[in-house]
Amino acid sequence: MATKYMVVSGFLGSGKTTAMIAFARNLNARGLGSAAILANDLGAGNIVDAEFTAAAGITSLPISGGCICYQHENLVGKLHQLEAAGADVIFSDVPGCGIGAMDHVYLELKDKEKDEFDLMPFTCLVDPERLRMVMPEQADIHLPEEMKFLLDAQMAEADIIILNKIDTISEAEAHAITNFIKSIYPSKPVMTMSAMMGTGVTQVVDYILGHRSQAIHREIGYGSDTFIAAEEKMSWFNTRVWLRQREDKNLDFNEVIADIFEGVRAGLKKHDSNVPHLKMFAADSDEELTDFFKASLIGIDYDVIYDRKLDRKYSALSLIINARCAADPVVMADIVDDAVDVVSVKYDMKVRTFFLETFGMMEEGKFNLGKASRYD
Ligand SMILES: Nc1nc2c(ncn2[C@@H]2O[C@H](COP(=O)(O)OP(=O)(O)OP(=O)(O)O)[C@@H](O)[C@H]2O)c(=O)[nH]1
Ligand SMILES: [Mg+2]
Repeated sequence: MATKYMVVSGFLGSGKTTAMIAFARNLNARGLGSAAILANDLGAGNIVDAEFTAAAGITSLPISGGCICYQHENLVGKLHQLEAAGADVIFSDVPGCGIGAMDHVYLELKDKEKDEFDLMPFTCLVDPERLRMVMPEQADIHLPEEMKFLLDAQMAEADIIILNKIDTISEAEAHAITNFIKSIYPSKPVMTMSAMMGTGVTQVVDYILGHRSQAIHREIGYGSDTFIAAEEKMSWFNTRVWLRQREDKNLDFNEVIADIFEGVRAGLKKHDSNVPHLKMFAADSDEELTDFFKASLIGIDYDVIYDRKLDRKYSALSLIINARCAADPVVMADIVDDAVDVVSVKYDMKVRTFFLETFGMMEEGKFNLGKASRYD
């Protein structure tokens, strides 16, 4: 039987990683298959989502250094690796702008791999808070106007739209949002769910296992000027810093990391910038993971969401910080540097940066891969 494969799209922080973990756990627990996750990211390494997915105990692999849209052979290779590890249902997400995978992944798999993969419905997650930007109220949630294009294109591309995070809204609000989506996309199924609380997950899993993608090209303005304008507003920042207490004592790193979050929030406000998703991860040990930290901030106006805090105190910690920003990449790097400097003084810590990458989505240097450019 062909391996089932599904792409989950959606805006930054809409809950793709949380949902894939929830789907995988749900279908494994009900004996409906053996699920695995391919965690995709544009960064080269030190990816919070990949670490968090592995920490969640799900069979997973990272696929980094670019979108799955542009690495067909590598994608197929990784899918086969997961199959070899026993998976028969595989989920993967689309990073960055979150569009383009219908053509670049589904249609390519259909064309080049024939019936090797059973394509489940191409699924777009929407976050009620972000959707307020494009709903009739046209709320200002401190994100660039250009990003409205992405919210719409993500829904336009999908086979099914899922309103996630319904635990954060009333039933009446969920109803109003669902009606709004249906008014724009009358032919698409719309479902509701809370990936975090588990509400509606079983219904979604039953739907995706029972249906196949139409796998057809839909015109969504990929590559258009509006698309480029949205991408130009986004930048990526990934770092791994080693924080070591100078004296002989253990620290509550939950407090240290909370201070870094607040420092970054203050810096972004000062620069009139925002971060659609800032996430941090740290774990006690690679081999025997018993204690780990993961938290997310999905914008300067929201509280930090703690998926998990550390149970124990430590003398030193390797912290992964990933930011998907609506900020100049250089400014973002300075903001994080400043926030880390402040905690290093406050908690008397030595700080070493062992990994750092920062790039604008459309920056020339990002695509050059060590090559030079010149005018002809
Ligand atoms: N309240 C609530 N929070 C959720 C839900 N689903 C996800 N979240 C939280 O929203 C934040 C972002 O979730 P992720 O799953 O990391 O989102 P994502 O789409 O994978 O983010 P990127 O990969 O950065 O684009 C995390 O803190 C999650 O815990 C939900 O159903 N309800
Ligand atoms: Mg994610």
